[in-house]
Amino acid sequence: MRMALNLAKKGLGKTSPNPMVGAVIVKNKKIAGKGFHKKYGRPHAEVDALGKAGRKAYGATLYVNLEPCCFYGKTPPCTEAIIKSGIKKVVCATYDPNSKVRGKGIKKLMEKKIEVKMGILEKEAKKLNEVYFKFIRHKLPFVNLLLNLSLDGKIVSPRRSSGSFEFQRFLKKLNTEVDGVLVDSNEAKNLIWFFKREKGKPRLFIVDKQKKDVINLLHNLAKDNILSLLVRGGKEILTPLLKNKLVDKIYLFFTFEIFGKGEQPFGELGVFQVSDSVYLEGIRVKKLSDGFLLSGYPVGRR
Ligand code: AOF
Ligand code: ZN
Repeated sequence: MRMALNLAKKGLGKTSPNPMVGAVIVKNKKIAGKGFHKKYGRPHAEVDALGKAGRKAYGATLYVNLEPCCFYGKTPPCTEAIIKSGIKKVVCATYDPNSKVRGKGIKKLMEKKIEVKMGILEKEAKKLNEVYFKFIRHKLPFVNLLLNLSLDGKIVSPRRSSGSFEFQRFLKKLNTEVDGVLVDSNEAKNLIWFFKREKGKPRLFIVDKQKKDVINLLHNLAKDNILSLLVRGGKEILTPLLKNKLVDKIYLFFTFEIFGKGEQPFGELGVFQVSDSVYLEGIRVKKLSDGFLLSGYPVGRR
């Protein structure tokens, strides 16, 4: 299953609006075939792996990090391909939250007397597809904030050309992993060149600084099939997102500088005592040569 999860990751940034899925076929303790979902519209992981395994799939076990689909979308149902191949056992990490699947894929397999085992590395599998799970459950994009801050928490101007090389590199990497980037008009000026070069992936959305109805904005982006969003900008856009609990993940890139005077990233968040503050969970910290990167998932403390 760990191998299936690692295969799935190869689709990062290319499968949306589909999830990342990997599959491994094992027969007589040997790998008979491996596959993953490479791109939206292309074959699913199971079908890819079955193609590699060929006749060896007969009587084998299939490991996959998501419940096999059972409907005709861009591609035919994986359950049919699995049943046809003679696979004897299917091991899944987690169910597919998509209402067209959700348990029905498993049922189809069991009806054909295929043994099914669920919940292997489930936590890891849900984390891998956290964007897909959030989108299906809440009809909202998974929102990432990325801030470049001084040690004393002031915004490092995006226009600054010196330093922060690693920050720029990290920003570019994140840009290739999300469906959309939301920026304020200030930030947009610095990004146009990048988005022209990348030819429409991710899509760039420029938000009016006065825009207050962020919930409506995010719902509209979700309707437009934006499953994951990277937000860059100042407090006018960051504050309402955080205050309305619409942020899923925060990346803070701290430089080793103290600015004193400067622009704060967040405004009034309604924090009157320590217990009101936004608290980050699942913290990861990475030291780089010109700063350190901290990421975490915001939760309310109450
Ligand atoms: C799987 N294996 O590798 C993926 C699955 O339009 P389609 O045919 O690509 O179907 C998309 C749906 O299939 C998607 O919404 C999700 O429910 C499921 N994704 N399922 O068995 C895969 N990518
Ligand atoms: Zn499928």
